[in-house]
Amino acid sequence: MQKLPENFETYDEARQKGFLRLKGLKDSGQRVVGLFCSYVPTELIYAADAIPVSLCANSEEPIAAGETQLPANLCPLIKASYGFALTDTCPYFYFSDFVVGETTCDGKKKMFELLNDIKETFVMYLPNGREPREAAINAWRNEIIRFKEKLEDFYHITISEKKIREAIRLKNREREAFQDFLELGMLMPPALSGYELGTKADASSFTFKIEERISDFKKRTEEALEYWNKERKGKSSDRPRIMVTGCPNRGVRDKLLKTIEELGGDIVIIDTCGGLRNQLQKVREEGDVYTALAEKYLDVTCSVMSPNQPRFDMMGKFIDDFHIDAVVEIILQACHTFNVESYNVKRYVTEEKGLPYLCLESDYSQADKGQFITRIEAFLEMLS
Ligand code: BJ8
Repeated sequence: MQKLPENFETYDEARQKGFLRLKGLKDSGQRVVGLFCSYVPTELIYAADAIPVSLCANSEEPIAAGETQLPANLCPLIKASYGFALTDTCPYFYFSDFVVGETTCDGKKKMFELLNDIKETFVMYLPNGREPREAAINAWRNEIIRFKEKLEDFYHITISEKKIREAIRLKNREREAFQDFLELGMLMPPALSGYELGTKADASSFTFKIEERISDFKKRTEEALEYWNKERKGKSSDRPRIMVTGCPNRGVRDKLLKTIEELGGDIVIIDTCGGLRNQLQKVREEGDVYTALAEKYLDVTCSVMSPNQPRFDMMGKFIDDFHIDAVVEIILQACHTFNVESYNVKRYVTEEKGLPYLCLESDYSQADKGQFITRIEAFLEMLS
């Protein structure tokens, strides 16, 4: 496994530091909007001079509290997020002026009904699919405008198209810097570990100013390239290059992703919500801003979309561009959409791309770590 940099921050450390920074910002009057999913057009939040904070939880701790009102056989991400809200133990939820959710998976959208009793939760009605294209774009564009109006009503402001366009340009610049960082995984042999790639990508949400995030990504990309040119370029490696796909994996990163790398695999791309999946497509900078946002955000390749061909097209591109040797799919327990889709992912990876595929279904507990070590060891052995 590639060495972590000396100043490496774990996700939990970055989250902790973010608390204090956010408190400081709140004390100075900063507007804050809590959100869960990649479908939210955050450009509108920035155009309202607010900052978006992610409320998707990755900790086992609040799950017991979540289960007092939610079924036990529900996705751990939903139970943990709701458990935090219920026990008022997540500063990001506490500091959110209101929450925005969308009708993604059934568990999330039904949880939002309960969440609304704790803090105002505005729900955007996301189409279930992208076809027929024009109808889907129009429906999503209307919801995007409704969200803009919600922000205007809530904060008693007017959001101009000029501000939205500025936010679109700024977010596109961030996407470019983010993309350059994540594409470090294309280097052979890799410049840094998948553990670092994933941690840094997820933890970047705790740096609240976009300009700071851009310079942070650029700095780490430059450092990693310099290191690679000096120490790694031209060296061969017999470690298999792995693509991880599936559900958001923050809550199982140490248990599964770290284990894969410790046992001899190199994770070079993480195809999840926090990864390259959402950075490739930029928002069109010309024309109607709402249509441009609708086009970008309807194309998020989450399994809640049916059918979901763009996810397969993107996986194919990643497999080719990153010279992938095998694919590991991570499913959070009781996530029906990713779980059902995994059948087709397996078929695609094994039959169309001719690569080995491993599916790991887990939750946030440590109880199953032993059995995963055995399965990952056997999988990596088969690749050698
Ligand atoms: S846009 S991936 S963040 S829904 S894992 S809660 S799908 S039952 S996290 Fe997700 Fe938004 Fe999609 Fe991304 Fe439901 Fe599945 Fe749980 Fe999920």
